[in-house]
Amino acid sequence: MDNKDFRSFLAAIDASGDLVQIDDEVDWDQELSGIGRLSCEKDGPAFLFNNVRDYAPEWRVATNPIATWRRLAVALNLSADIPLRELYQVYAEREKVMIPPKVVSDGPCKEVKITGGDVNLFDLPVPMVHEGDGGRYLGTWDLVVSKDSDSDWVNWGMYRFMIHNEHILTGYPRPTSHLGKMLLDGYVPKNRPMPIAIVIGADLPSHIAAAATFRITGNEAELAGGLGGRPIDLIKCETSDLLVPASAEIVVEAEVYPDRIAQEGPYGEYPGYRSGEMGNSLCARVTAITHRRDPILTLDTTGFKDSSATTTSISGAIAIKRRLEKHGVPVVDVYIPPESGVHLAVVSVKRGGSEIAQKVVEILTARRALLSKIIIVDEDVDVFNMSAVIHAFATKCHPDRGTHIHRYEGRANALTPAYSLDERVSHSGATVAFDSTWPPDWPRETTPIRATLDSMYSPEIQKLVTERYKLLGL
Ligand SMILES: Cc1cc2nc3c(=O)[nH]c(=O)nc-3n(C[C@H](O)[C@H](O)[C@H](O)COP(=O)(O)O)c2cc1C
Ligand SMILES: [Mn+2]
Repeated sequence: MDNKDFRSFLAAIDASGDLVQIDDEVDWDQELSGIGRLSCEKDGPAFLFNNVRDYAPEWRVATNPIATWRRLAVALNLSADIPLRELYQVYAEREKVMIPPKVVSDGPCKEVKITGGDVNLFDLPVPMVHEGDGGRYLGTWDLVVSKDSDSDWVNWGMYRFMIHNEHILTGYPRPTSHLGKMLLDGYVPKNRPMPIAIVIGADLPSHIAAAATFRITGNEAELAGGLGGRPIDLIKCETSDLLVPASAEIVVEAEVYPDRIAQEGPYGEYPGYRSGEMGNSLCARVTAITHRRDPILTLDTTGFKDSSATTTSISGAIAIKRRLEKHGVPVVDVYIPPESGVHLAVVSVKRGGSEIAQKVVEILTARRALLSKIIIVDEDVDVFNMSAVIHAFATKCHPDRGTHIHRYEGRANALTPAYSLDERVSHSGATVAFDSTWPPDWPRETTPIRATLDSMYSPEIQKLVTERYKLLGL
């Protein structure tokens, strides 16, 4: 497989045993998303629903493309069984390679074109994802293209959009997101509508790039090229000059009003909770929909261990490592466990102690603060092995000296479930670092020794024991 489109990815996860197709009729109203939800919680497969209630058979729906490391690996053209540490290494290497996209004049996403008054968002099998959501959500696994009003900067981000009526969407790109910034700093002051394109079912590297932590003014299409090892084919929209991945299943072209807002949410979200009420948000008028003849609509059944548990976590952890290195922290590895809803990072360091813990929490909360907990461990603790991490945290973190709390105003994550309504509204919050390293000034002789095979036994005994263990067939 060569990552060329969403269907080659489906074929690849089918081959690796990570896709289940369902031909029985399922309901777009919570049933298909409920199946996807359960699968996330059980580390189960992705689903392709071939028969959606109320919709013609050419419309299909796929859930949670990459909610497991196995599927993320396949999306990057790697073996589904690759060890997690290696997956992180490959991702970090490829992320440094930018491959510019190619502009093409024809592509599958143009097979059917619907414009103007013919547009009706309810013609798409857009699911009601969870009970209690504010509406039916389109683009929970999307790629939203926008262009800066004053420069050539084009952004791709993954942001949720809710159907307001037949031709209006409301959306929740955070004000701090790149799309939010383009809108608030560029189009709103000039009172100009902002063209966007909500792309659904493009090749996987494109969506991974859209969800990734990436520098402002960076071009995610080039990042997608690097991640997938091939240039992305782009094609012009019908109603704007924006370019979209030509292989996409569905493209919804729209214009964000500079002078109108509408109600959006609530929505069951990536921390694993629905928090908050319906609120004011951006409002976009759909100008065209183009799609493949037999389109597949994708969605992330957002919640505990959804697709952000892999995508946002891996790119976030690698970004954290780079930032700590830049500030002179002797960092070895960083891991964000999927179970943490992108709220906890584990950082291993060559030399720990209070000073380093304080520095780490200050660096990681200086700008946007999405994490609320950081566990810092010595380098002999494998950050990818949660049983080793919990052991270090439970035994080495001093309940008083080891806890470093950093409070901030105006930049806390409004989706952090632990925060009160007041804290969420004012974006005030805190992040705590749990220093689970030995104090650097403790003499070797009095520092406790871990009672594990790799720490408490000589290399000779370790070898002997491992061989014997193997001989026993264990
Ligand atoms: C499934 C999924 C849904 C997401 N939904 C949103 C969203 O609705 N709003 C938002 O601000 N970020 C959302 N994110 C996170 C952004 O995609 C992520 O922060 C990305 O880096 C944004 O791109 P940008 O830095 O170019 O703004 C989502 C991520 C995933 C994986
Ligand atoms: Mn961006």
